[in-house]
Amino acid sequence: MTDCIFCDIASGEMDADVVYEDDRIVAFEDANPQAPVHLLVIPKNHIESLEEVPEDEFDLIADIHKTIQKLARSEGIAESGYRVVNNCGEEGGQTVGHVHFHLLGGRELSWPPG
Ligand code: D5M
Repeated sequence: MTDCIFCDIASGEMDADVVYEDDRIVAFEDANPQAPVHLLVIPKNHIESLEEVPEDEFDLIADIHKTIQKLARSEGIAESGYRVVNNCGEEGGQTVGHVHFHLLGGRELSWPPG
């Protein structure tokens, strides 16, 4: 175990309902779902937040978004629509210090967020 729960999920040391995994990315069910579909998609390597992504690692962020597109299709929410959220930093509402993207769908989502 490390001091980062998402690193522990990525390494398999902590249980999670993993729905997708490759050599750099893992996606799993959010433990506190806010919609019928609520997945978290993360890089396996530890990056604190979007703000901390190094210039030369944005291909990873693009791959995460390709994965989100595939997951939206496999989860059956691509046609009806969905939302992708990144909370960054304290005022952005980030509570886990490992960059992650929420994929939410399966119900009509309101706007603006709180
Ligand atoms: O979102 C952090 C999200 O992480 C929040 O929706 C709960 C979720 N979470 C926290 N711990 C776990 C574990 N162990 N498994 C699955 N999901 C988890 P943020 O954008 O940082 O507010």
